[in-house]
Parts: sequence; structure tokens; C-alpha cells
Amino acid sequence: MTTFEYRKNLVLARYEELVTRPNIKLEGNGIYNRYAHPVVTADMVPPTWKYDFNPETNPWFMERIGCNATLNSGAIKWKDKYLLVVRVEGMDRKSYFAIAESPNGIDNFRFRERPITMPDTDDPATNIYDMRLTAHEDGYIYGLFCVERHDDSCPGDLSAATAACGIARTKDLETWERLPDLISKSQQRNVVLHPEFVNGKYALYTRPQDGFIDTGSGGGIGWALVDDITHAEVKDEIIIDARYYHTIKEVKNGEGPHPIKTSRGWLHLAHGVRGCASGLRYVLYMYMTSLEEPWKKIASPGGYLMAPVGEEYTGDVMNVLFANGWIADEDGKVFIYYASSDTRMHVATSTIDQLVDYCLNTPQDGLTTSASVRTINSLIDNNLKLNK
Ligand code: M1P
Repeated sequence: MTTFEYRKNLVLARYEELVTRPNIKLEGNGIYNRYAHPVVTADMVPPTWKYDFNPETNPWFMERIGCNATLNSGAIKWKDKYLLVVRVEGMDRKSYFAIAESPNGIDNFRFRERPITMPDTDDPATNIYDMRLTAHEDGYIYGLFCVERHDDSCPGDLSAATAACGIARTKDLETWERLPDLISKSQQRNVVLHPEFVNGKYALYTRPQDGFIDTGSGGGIGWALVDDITHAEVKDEIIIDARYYHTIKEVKNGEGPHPIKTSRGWLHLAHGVRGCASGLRYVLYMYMTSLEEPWKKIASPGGYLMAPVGEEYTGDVMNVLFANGWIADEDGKVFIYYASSDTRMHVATSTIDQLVDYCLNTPQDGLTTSASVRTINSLIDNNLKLNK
């Protein structure tokens, strides 16, 4: 057997084993369950995207185009399948989108034949990433994502960049129509389209930021109404979920996927960021807003819903959980898709009832040590009464 044949067989066998590996549910905390294996990793990118299969031009069966990571994925249920629009990052640091689909949402994710070819605008971006998918009541599926360009106002600084929100839409998840980028006075990342019209307008969750990394005066997750999605512009923006000193969202926060509608209100998943000696720590948290007025917060459970555990701590950007996709099934089951350390995709499952209970009955952050201890003592008091 030639080296080419031997290596080709090995690579294909390893790939097949990975994409068909059954996942195992782990017992959780009563709120959600994690799973034993990541659902999408860089090793699950199809070998045809990485290898030249011609023995004449690739006798060593050498990898030609490497993949660095599969992370921050939008999610949607489509024709009975669970679809992730994965942010795939090449070894050249460029991200692109590619759809991986699974029959059950927890394993057997397989990429489609090719990545998505996203049309450019007249001002092509250097990098695009972190798509939020919204099946809007106007009949389109929208993908909102970050578009990054060099900040040409700082010609000598190769790290100076700007972040804006790119907008594309599709009806078949195959071909995408690119719309103009969102116009906004500030830079924007983590912008999400609400699935319903509000007062006859498109509604956006925004994340105003002064710089590419620093949110600066941007106070948290914002809300803006837009008249025309084909020329979207943020005119008036209010902050609906503010950052706060000495909390999990002291430095930054950002909306995750679009909120899920429940009979008790809109369920939101977001990420919060705080600084510590080892750098930034990204965790996932939840809040709820009013059904009639989705910009008004009605529940804010204290602390985080999920933080990195085990292998989730390590990767390209350590100590990060990030989620921009979840799927709610008709039976109330919820699949939370989250990336760990900007490296791989995982799933956690819960239900709408559990997440609503979590939001409505988890004590709020009292913002001081004394308040936290009072809250714990009140729980202990109630529990002691039960045992009498
Ligand atoms: O590296 C962690 C995350 O950092 C950014 O998120 P935010 O804008 O909230 O800081 C994004 O680049 C995101 O892709 C990344 O996962």
C-alpha cells in the first residue's frame, strides 16, 4: 500500500468515527444537562476541505488547508433536522460559515458538502463571524453576524479594527442575499434580530461599543427599532440589560441567540464578561423580558447559568463560554449550543419549563456580600422549617 493510500484510509476512518460517535447525556444541576462529547470540532470538518485527494499532486496525503476551530454557531430547526451555522476558523485566522446538520441535535453532526459562500458588500470585510439566525415573521431567515475590517483611521496600527453588523437573508439556507451592513453611530457586535415585528418595525438587540474590543461607554445589551431591514439603521437605542460593577457582566455582555417566546415572557440567553488575573472570563447567563414589551426586563436570575468546566476551560481563548444558537422543539425541549474557549461546539439540553422556573425563581444578584448571605440564610430558614 502506498503512503497516500494508507494515510487517506486512516484520515477517512478517523473522520467517520468522529462524526458518528454517539453522545452521552451527563446528569446536571436540575436546570440543564451537559453531554460527554463536543458536537462539532475542527476534526469534523470534511477531509475534502483539507486534503488534495489526487495521488499525483499529493503523494504524502498531506493536509493542505488546515482548520483551527469550530465555534460560535447560530442554530435553527430546518426540515426536521438540527442545523448549526458554524463559525469555522481556518489556520489562516479567517472565519467562514458552514452548515453542520444532525438528525437529533446531540450527535451525528455532519457538514454539508461546501461552506456557505456569503456575498460581500461594496466594502468587503476582512473577517466575518458569529451568526445569529432568526426565522422572522416576514418569511425570511436572517443571519446577522460581525463584520470586521481594518480601521483605516489608524494606518500605522495593524491591530486596529472596526466591528459592524452584517445582515444576510435566505429562504432555503442554501443561497444568501446580502443586505447593507447595519448603520450605527457606534461599533456593534452581537447584534440579534427579534423574530417578530414590534410596533410594525424590525427590532434589534444591539451591543454598542466604543472600540473593537472595549465596550467603553456602551452600557450593555441595547434595543433599537428599525424601519427598513434592507437599509437598517440604529437611530434610537436604549440599554435593556446593563453591565454592573462586581457582577459576571462587569466588563461586557452581549445577547446570545434571539429570545424564545414562552407563555410567561421572552427567555433570553446572553454572555457576560468579567476581568480577572488570568484575563477575561466569559460565562452564559439568562434573563426574561415581557411578552408585550420585549425590551422590559421581568426576571434576572443572579450569577451565571453556565461557566467553563473541565476541557471547556482550555483552547484558543481560555476561560470562555459563548452561545449564539439554541433550538426550542415543539415539545418544549431546548438545545443550547455553546462554544468553549473559542475552540469547539457543545450542546446542553433543558426544557422551556425548567428555564422559565430557573429565571423566575433564582434569586437576583443582591450586588453585595451582605445581600448574598441574607439570600442564603432565607433559603436555610425555609429548609429548616420543613424539617421541624
Ligand atoms: O473571545 C471571546 C469572544 O470575544 C468576542 O465577544 P465580545 O464581543 O462579547 O467580547 C467575540 O469575538 C467572540 O467571537 C469571541 O468568542
